[in-house]
Amino acid sequence: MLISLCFLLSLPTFNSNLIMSNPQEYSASSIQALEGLEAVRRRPGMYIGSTDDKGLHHLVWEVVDNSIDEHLAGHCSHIMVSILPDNSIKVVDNGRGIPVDMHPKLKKSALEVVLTVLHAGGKFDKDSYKVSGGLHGVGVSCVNALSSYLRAEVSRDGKKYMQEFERGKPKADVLEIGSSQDRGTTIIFKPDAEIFETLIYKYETLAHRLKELSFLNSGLHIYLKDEREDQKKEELFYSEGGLNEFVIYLDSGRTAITEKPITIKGKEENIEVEIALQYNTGFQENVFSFVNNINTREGGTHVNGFRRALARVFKQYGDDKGLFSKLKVELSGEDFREGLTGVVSVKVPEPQFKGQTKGELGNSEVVGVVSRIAGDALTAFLEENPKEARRIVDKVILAATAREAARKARDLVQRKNVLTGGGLPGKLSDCSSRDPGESELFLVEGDSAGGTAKQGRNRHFQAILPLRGKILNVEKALEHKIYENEEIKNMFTALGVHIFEDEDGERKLNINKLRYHKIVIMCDADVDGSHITTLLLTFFYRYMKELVVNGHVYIARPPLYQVKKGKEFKYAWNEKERKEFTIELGKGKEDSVHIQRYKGLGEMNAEQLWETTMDPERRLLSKVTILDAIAADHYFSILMGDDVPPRREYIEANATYAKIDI
Ligand code: 0RA
Repeated sequence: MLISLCFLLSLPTFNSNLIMSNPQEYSASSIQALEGLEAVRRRPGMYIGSTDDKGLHHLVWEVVDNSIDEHLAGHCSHIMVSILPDNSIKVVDNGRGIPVDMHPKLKKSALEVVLTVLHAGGKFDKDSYKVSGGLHGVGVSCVNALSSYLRAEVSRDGKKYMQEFERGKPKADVLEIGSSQDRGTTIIFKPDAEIFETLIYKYETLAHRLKELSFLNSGLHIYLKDEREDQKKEELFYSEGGLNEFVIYLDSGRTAITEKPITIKGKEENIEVEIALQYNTGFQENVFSFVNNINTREGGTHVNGFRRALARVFKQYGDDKGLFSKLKVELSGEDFREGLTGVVSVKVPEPQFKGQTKGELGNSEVVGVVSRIAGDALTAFLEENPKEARRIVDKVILAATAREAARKARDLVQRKNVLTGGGLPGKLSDCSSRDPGESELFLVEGDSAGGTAKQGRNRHFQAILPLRGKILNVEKALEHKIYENEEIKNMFTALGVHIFEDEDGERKLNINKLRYHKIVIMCDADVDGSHITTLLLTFFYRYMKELVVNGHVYIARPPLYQVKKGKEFKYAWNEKERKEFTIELGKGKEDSVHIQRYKGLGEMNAEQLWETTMDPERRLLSKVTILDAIAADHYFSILMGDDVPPRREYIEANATYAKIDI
């Protein structure tokens, strides 16, 4: 505990006399603490990113990260996260328990310091790998500052203690409330309605991350319990096999070409490396990476080290065995990663994060460490498993050949376009505006709905591209086939974008040429419609990820019902609205109301389609955001299976419903 108090004392002193009108009641450290927490309340976004749904869930990660740190330090085996009936959160762990001893000078307990001083996590020795203090790392004091109520219970040294807070301020000193043979910390907090735009926790969001944490921390039991009325549920996330099981989970729905994942483990220069990888019969690379349990979405030096080892070792092996002699193209790094699913997890004592969203590891010393450890392990694997080695090398050769074919197909499509003056597809009904910022492209299922949309649209800023039937399943198709597909070619040309290879041979999209900043998928509200939506999302996710990441992709939400009485009518988007409007229009006589159920876009005329689904003033659009690449990847593989319901559920759970007003 000493360390944290030293840290506290070395905090910069504030020179303002903000906040306290009655300062004599407070010690200098209290003022400092409260000013710190007041700053968090004034600008929550600076500390937890945002005050929306994401920020709300961030509070849970802050607390759980501390419990995980206890696990990493070897002191905690069980963590239980509960959503309480009023959307408060309770996190219980059996770690050491936050220390409660009094500091003689500061006259407050360590518990109060941890909960009221920014960054005073209490564990500042850099030999231990911490989750808290990493990418999240603003500490439990932020959670306290942003909660209308927080209660901490600590069991330690045979006793049980408790302290309560309101908006970060202690209600009283820490209190001994009994004896206890257990050890551990319980934090209960209620997010502050003055701060957050939403207070409703999503079970699935919590479940995804906790599951991920269980894979990353094998042997740790993580429970999730929903105690809210009508949605009571409980799950245990526990993984014995760790990353191995993670890779198998990510690849469920795909066919592996090796018997079991290749696992790599090692430690050098105080950097721990753990990797699991497996090749499947597909063509996509799905490598997820973590630093101290935190997902590094933008990769970084650990991923680079892994990629380097992969290319070096397989190239060497193929050359030694003369397997590449017939290959007419030069191998590129990408060729070694087709159909590769992997998880790279490193533990680094002092991680440096960079990149736009701080999701990229910057520590340069990590490249060599990972490359050496992975290289040695892969070399050994190839020596010991010649059959599987051969299968992987064959796949690399196929990848290089396919890449060349894809490049030719792409060039052909693009060159043809140049020759014909970059003509737009014949099926496109373009808008008259040339300002991408205001322009919208509707991708419409079927020619007939396309025709209705064309009549109903505002032709100044809305363009229509009808798509015939089912588009190609890009998960299963070879890349060059994709560029030859008519519907897909039309999308590229209509959108004005193409794929090119940058200096590293990585594929990129020239998004600066995008002709419409809103791309709206408009399909029937039935099973086929949701299948087509899914295929399109898969296509965007795989080949135009930049469009999704930059928030250009939307799903149109046509209404499900028209409720009508005489000349009066209303549209209903769900059952609740249908019932409400039936009562409202029927004025007690519900059977006097006519209800039309829309099964497809085709059942609406042009005017109705405009009013309900296309008019920016009245429509409902869902923005497609890939909040969690891991979940998305996993579901995109499930989605390609034959059972339709999970697909629909997925799309609906992952698209943020928002009424967009322009
Ligand atoms: C400060 C110091 C120590 C542990 C913790 C804080 C701690 C914080 C949280 C938050 C949730 N669960 C937690 N568990 C522990 C080190 C304790 C020691 O050295 O005994």
